[in-house]
Amino acid sequence: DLDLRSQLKDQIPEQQERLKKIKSEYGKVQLGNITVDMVLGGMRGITGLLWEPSLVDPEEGIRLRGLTLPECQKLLPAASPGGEPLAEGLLWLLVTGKVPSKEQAVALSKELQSRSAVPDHVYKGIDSLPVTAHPMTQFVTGVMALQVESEFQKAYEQGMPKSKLWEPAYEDCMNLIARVPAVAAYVYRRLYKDGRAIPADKSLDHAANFSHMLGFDDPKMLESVRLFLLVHSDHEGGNVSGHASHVVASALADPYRAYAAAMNGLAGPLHGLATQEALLWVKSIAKEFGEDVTTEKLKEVVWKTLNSGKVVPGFGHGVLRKTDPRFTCQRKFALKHIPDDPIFQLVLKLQEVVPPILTSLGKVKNPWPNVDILSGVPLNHFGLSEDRYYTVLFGVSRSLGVSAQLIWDRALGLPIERPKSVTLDWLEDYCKKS
Ligand code: FAM
Repeated sequence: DLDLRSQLKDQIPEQQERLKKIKSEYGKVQLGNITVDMVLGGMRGITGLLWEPSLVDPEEGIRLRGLTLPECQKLLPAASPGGEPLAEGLLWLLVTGKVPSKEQAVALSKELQSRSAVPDHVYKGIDSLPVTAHPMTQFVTGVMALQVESEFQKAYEQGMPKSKLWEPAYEDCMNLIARVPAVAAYVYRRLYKDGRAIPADKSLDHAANFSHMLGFDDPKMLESVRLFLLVHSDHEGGNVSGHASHVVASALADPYRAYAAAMNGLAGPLHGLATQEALLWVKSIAKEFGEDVTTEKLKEVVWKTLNSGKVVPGFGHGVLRKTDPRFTCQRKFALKHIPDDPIFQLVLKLQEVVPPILTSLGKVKNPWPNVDILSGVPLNHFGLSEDRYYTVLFGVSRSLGVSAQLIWDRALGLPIERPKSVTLDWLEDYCKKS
């Protein structure tokens, strides 16, 4: 069967049964204790939410519906033999947990194309902003302008029962995924190419068409964008963008509002903006010290960054305690396609220099590279050199993961999220008594 929606429809009853069974049989099972450190430390270490599309093991890293990134690259259908997976095949996997056939991925590509028309008021909304507004501000403005067409909001207002809300959620999520590349490309062309927009090419897959609308048609750039969409698509539910979309949607706000919340979280320097910060930082080092900068010099630069009170972008992680497999997967790609790129060479040196320095601080729990230190390097090599745009690329990729879970939130009827907060007074009193 080539229709994602009907595959999903078939899965929902059994997953609803599964959730009911887990609740009735294991509802009272303890998943660890909550300490004051967790309340004051960004809930680090609290197991507190359900998220199906991916799971991050601190040692091993991400698995997308149980598959490691190399397994995704091996098993998911690709545009060309041995090439990077199609974003449509990845989306099918994230939503259903099943590896799709090439035919199913192509059918989903057609479905997304049929949903991809962007109403003109969206571009007018973006045009109302100064061109100097940050690309993420322009992108999220476009997303909120898309919200005008929410099927979910309409269905809710018309009194649709909660048990059926997954259907308009699916409509909004698929329309959103289909439209964000054109909105993102519009922002890029407005900012950097005098607003000369490039129309979609319906012969291309989702990622390739996105690259085309940005203005890049080199086959290796298409592959770089496909890889970028894969490695940034999802990283379980507790990171700021996944968590923001999940909690906002839990109030039955529609998928556009949830995704806009996610994007505003993604724009934070400690989260998705690190993809911009890392590329800026590495290119500034290359510019100031030349591409064959010595290790000694690099150490000085890292210390200078730290001593100025800034974090080293592209290193560290809230959950991972090993090198991010999203970094390793991109490193393999760069070795294959752009081995002599000077920025790539510089990142390889930083991979040696930074971890020992972060470890020497004594407070960094994970000194290893994460997804962001390398993710912009291939795209930059093929001409997308505007660092401040990178988080928008990250946001287009993350639309896949947050949408997959959002549909399941409604299909499983997950409730509004409402963890308890406390005051410092309360903490002092409580701890004195215990
Ligand atoms: N450079 C400098 N200091 C760092 C650091 C880094 N790369 N990573 C952690 N630390 C510090 C951290 O700031 C904290 O110091 P303070 O107690 O003085 O505030 C200390 O080490 C303990 O932090 P942690 O427990 O090791 O990490 P957290 O869970 O608090 O934070 C990150 C995780 C990702 C926010 C942190 O590693 C960081 O700021 N990294 C640099 C920014 C970055 O690359 N973010 C992108 C992460 C990526 F996965 C993504 O979301 N796209």
